[in-house]
Amino acid sequence: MLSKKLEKALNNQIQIEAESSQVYLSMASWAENQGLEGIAGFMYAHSDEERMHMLKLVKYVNERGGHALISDLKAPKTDFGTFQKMFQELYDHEVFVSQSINDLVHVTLEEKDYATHNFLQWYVAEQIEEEALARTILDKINLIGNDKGGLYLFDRDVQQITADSAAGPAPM
Ligand code: OFO
Repeated sequence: MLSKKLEKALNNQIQIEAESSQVYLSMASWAENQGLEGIAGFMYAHSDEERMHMLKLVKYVNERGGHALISDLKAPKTDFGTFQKMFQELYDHEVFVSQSINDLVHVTLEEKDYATHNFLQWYVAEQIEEEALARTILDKINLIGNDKGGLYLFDRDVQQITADSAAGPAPM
């Protein structure tokens, strides 16, 4: 059985994951409107992943005798300026989510709930990957600068970057 304090902290994380899904959905829609099909596809997929992160938490809270709450969500912004700024926001957002996962893990230790501590290790690992992916993308964007051809190739290949990073490093 979850302690009330931990249940509340997990519900807070459910809301953060749901809001993340909305943020990336809004980025996807903005990119699609700019004709950036590849970037839009990347963001749609990312939005789906965040929904999966949220659902995993909902099921866990209910399985452990708590009540997963589905709450109001903050509306994300609808204009991201440039795709460069948008990816910087994605990175900043992931750093914020990592911090909130860390805080949540801290609560599991305070509450001596080692089952939830164990469950959350998946999220800890996932955040390392998400931050690394966002940093890789920002590095590529810096290399492109204002080169239109570079942007064309980036938009074409960005979904591949995700697929490659999901597959892990190439074998030696
Ligand atoms: Fe749920 O990992 Fe990104 O935010």
